[in-house]
Amino acid sequence: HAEDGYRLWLRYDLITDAALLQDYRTHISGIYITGESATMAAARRELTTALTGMLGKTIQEQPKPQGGTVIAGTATALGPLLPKGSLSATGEEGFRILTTAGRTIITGNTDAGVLHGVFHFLRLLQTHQPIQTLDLSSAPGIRYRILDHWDNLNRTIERGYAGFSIWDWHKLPGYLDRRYTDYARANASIGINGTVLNNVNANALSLSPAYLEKAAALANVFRPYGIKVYLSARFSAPIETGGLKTADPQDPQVQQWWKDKVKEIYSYIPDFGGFLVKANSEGQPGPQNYGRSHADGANMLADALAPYKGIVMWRAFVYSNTNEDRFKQAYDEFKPLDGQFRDNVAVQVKNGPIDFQPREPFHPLFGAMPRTPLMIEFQLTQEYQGFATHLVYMPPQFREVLMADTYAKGKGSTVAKVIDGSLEGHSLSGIAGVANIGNDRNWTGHPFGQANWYALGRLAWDYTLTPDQIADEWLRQTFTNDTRFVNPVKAMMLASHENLVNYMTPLGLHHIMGYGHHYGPAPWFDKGARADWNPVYFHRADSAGIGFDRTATGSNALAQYTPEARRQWATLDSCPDIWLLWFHHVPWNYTLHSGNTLWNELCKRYEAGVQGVQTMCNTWDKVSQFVDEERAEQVKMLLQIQLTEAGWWRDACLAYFQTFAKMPLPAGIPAPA
Ligand code: GCW
Repeated sequence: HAEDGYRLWLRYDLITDAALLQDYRTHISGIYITGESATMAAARRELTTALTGMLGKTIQEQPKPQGGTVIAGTATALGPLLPKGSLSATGEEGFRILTTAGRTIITGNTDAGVLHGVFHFLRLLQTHQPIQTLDLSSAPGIRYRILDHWDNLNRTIERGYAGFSIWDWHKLPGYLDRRYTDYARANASIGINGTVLNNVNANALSLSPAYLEKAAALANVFRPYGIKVYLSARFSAPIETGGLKTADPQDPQVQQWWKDKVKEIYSYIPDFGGFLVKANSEGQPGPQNYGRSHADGANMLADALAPYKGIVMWRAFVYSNTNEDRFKQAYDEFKPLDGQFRDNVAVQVKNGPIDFQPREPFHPLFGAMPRTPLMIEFQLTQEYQGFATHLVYMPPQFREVLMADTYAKGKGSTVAKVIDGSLEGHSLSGIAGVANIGNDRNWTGHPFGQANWYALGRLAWDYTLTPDQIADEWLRQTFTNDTRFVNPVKAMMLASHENLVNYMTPLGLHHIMGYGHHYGPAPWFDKGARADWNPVYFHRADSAGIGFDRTATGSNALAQYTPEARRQWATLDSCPDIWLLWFHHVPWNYTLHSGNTLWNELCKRYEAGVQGVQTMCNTWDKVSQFVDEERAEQVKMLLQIQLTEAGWWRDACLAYFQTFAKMPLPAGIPAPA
């Protein structure tokens, strides 16, 4: 069905604004592509289909450029067709688009750069921008822009809510689903240049020849689109599939096994990107099993990959079962290792110290490991944010973290500058997003989940883009350019994350979701196998108050931040209300900055969250007439569920917390249903 959301933001429908259509038609007569590579063939296909679709006339290749020709090719291939001018600022993957002599030239230093330029040019048309006199250059601010799939070999997806894995391992390598190409197109259009195919809780079989052959088939589909394949490596693979007795990184046989394995991988996938590794975390094997450090483990793999220019993304998401505040453990384990990692290792750090909560302070490792490139890992799949059922537009959350100041080298040492490498001069830089993609017809389950995938790519390319700009361009491409739709829906998207924080975890509450599944509220739960999996561990409500004291009188996790960064949260007075319960155990009747007591403010936030979803429902009801019936209906139904569940969160949490606060609900807050 044409309107089922399968086409994502690459719809290329006929432009319905008559004047604009006329204008585009006069400025675009045909295309002229130089270069015969598979990448240029992809550029040719994309331009032809897209322009034919949007302009409603057949767009063909012209034997030579004329007025209105859209010319695409590398600077080298174009030769004298390209006016003198520097391409130095566009690097290996960037592009330049310029109008000259009535023609549009899309160029770059590489074929991949040209393809990115082609997608950018098409985005201009899709969002109804003027194209008469273009002159723009763009290059990615981050080098590794990656989707991490938590996909298992049996096609289930850990924390996936949009169906099963799109990788059909059973039919690979012989059968290449068209979806693989569309996946590559979508990613190339937003600048994603890498994909980790399998779950970080990895199965060693994914490194076996049979699966390498399958991964190679996918890599062949993705390569023309400038996208590399990576694999999650199970640290104990030498034992499980190699027949060795140990996986000790200091053991010469183990080192040799990985060298041979890597050589074998490159024989299948000559441009293999490297490994993502989760080690000594949540039961996964790792170097610590042998008394070695994360650096020893990462370096062994890095040495095997180095001759081929592959990298290791070694995850910092670790916490063992101790009495120590879980917040502190990644920092405690990794900071002492700064300076010990090989050049081709990046430590991949989740945005916050706990685990993809609706709101988290930035991870204290950012800024704390100057000699190690740090990648940031965001989670697009909404494990703790209402799965693919709730509408949450994440860029405001991403931006909050990226723009946070670590003060590592004085004011302005933002997380963004840590991860783009500029703060410490690292050339390795990366952003990863845990994918929210599955085999649902619309890829992400919720039609608005596509926006988070889209945004991850756009922000990894250019993190100065605002959530507003990204929502604007996504809506125009995905739904319609009609501002009667775009403006109100954009406002709804921009408010959606704060709404969710309000009805789930206001004022700095965190990890009070149901045990295991992490969907609905369960702040009362205290029966988990480990203390630090229990909601009660995180909110610590008692008759005196609520919240986790992470100041010097408590776990002192705050000491992991620089004094300047710490200051904003350090005292009840300095700490903004939205962060309060992350760092302080606060009396129920304490007066907040808002002027309300803690209890009353908590009640009001929960209610504001519910009201916020009600507003979203109202907005959608008013404007969904501007989009196709099918998606209008899907979003309407999902918003209704979200509204019911926001009420469930409010009622459950307030009813439970009231047993400690022993204070009445303030006026205007409905008694729990
Ligand atoms: O968020 C938690 C999830 C686990 C996940 C883990 C991780 C892949 O609950 O399912 O495992 O994080 O990031 O490693």
